[in-house]
Amino acid sequence: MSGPDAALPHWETPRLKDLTTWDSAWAGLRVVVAGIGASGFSAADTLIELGAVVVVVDGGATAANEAKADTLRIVGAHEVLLGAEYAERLPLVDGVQADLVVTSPGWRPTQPLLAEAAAAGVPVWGDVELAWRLRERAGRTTPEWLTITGTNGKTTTVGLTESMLIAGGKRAVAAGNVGTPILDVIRDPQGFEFLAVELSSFQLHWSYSLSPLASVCLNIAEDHVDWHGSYEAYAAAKASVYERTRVACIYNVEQRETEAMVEEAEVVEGCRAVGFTTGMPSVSMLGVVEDLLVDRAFIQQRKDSAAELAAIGELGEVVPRHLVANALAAAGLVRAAGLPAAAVRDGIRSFQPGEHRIQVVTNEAGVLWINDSKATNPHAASASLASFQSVVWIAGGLSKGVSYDALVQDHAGRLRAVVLLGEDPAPLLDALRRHAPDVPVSLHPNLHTGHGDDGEGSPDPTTGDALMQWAVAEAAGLARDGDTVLMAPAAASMDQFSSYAHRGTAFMAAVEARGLQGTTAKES
Ligand code: UMA
Repeated sequence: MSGPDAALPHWETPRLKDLTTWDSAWAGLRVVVAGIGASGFSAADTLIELGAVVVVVDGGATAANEAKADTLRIVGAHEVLLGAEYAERLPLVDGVQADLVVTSPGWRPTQPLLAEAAAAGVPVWGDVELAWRLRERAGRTTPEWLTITGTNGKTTTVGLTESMLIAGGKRAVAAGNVGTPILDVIRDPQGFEFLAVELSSFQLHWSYSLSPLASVCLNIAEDHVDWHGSYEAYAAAKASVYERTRVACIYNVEQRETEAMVEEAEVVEGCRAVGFTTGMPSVSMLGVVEDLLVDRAFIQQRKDSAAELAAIGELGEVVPRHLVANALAAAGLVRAAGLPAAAVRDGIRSFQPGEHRIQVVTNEAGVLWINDSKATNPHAASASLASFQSVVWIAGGLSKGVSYDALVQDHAGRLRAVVLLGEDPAPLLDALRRHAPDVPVSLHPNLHTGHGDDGEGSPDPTTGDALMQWAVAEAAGLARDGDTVLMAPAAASMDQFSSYAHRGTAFMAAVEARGLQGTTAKES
């Protein structure tokens, strides 16, 4: 059993500190894996492959978890414990205290099993920390990591980075919070030269020794405060993305807080701070000159010239400002890794943006229809609104207690009208009344009348597809030539839809159905 050692940080013990490659002495290590979701399953499977003695715990005894548990038992898990009671205590591993807990990112530090581990001096790592320590393996290429965090835009930036790396001829993949557990790509038999790693604040909280080639915090706004306990703790987790970076810390020139994070970070000697801006770049920045993305950081002549990377128009039909920022951040990462300008351009050309993020649905009769169902908080909706001049805004939903005052104040001038979603429209409606009293607001007529499902099979008009059909019809009636109808709710969807994807799909279907019926926005 390895106990705490005063000379070592809380995530190390004498038994753990030499475990820094795949070929280290993992065999026999006693590990509790917390969670059997995407990352926990991958962590347990990896540790079993390494010969560790693994006990897996998950608070949910669902059928899906039972099936995963069976698989892990077959491959050699020592024990798999499913059920709320097991998540209350740190289990023994083969009769003795664990050497290590590997937690899934969703588990909070205050969760009883993790709190007990911390109190007992048992280190708690996330799956990303484990992956970092397994990246080197005899006979395989050691992948370089490019790490990406931020409140909004992570997934787009990670996708662009992956696309640029592949366009530059590298074997590369996106992993982490984006969806593919990082340990799955670490174990890929072919191996990768580069990983574009999306890191959530949770994953950063449980990581201690990552030393990426380049890193970026795209932006920061209040989020996940419930998990971290305070905004400061959330921001500190985000800032840690820059720690130990080797070649370049990429920061957002338009958000000073990210530059301050770089100034505070302990980086490897020689690491540079490189900014990205959607304006004219100074030396050591990437930015925009006329309609071009340019690099004034990674070229010899940066004092008096800039290298052209790509034209803004290559990013798509509608190019919101934050997409330009995301592309420049991705370009900064891959340029730090030594890729040529052409890889940035080709990567942008071949990039397929994800659904529901400023997605053009149609542009007809002078009205542009945009699905931004992924804008589930005011910060994301603000970036979206800022991209258009005159907007009929479909917004509202589950507000999660946030304030809409700043959002409405900042964008009142571009609102033609607002169509409100949400079971409780009050939070957004009140902000609109305060800061945009002249903007017409449409509310569903049945919202407060208790008209729900009539129990005889008619769909509830105030939820799901029926609600969205109403909202789209309202918006069509309000939009004029040159307007954009923007569905960027600034709120979660779960009060009236099953997910943001359902909300986005319902919107697109409703818009397309109007087109099929030959009804144009101007006619209605
Ligand atoms: N569980 C407990 N007790 C707890 C909390 C969770 O038993 O107190 C169990 C659940 O029953 C479940 C498992 O733990 O079986 C879930 O673990 P998890 O919530 O950490 O989720 P994973 O399935 O491992 O997925 C995680 C990320 N999820 C979260 O951080 C919440 C995924 O990001 C990520 O893609 C995946 O690892 C692979 O790296 C998703 C996400 O929503 C997309 N991220 C948040 C965001 O982007 O805002 C941070």
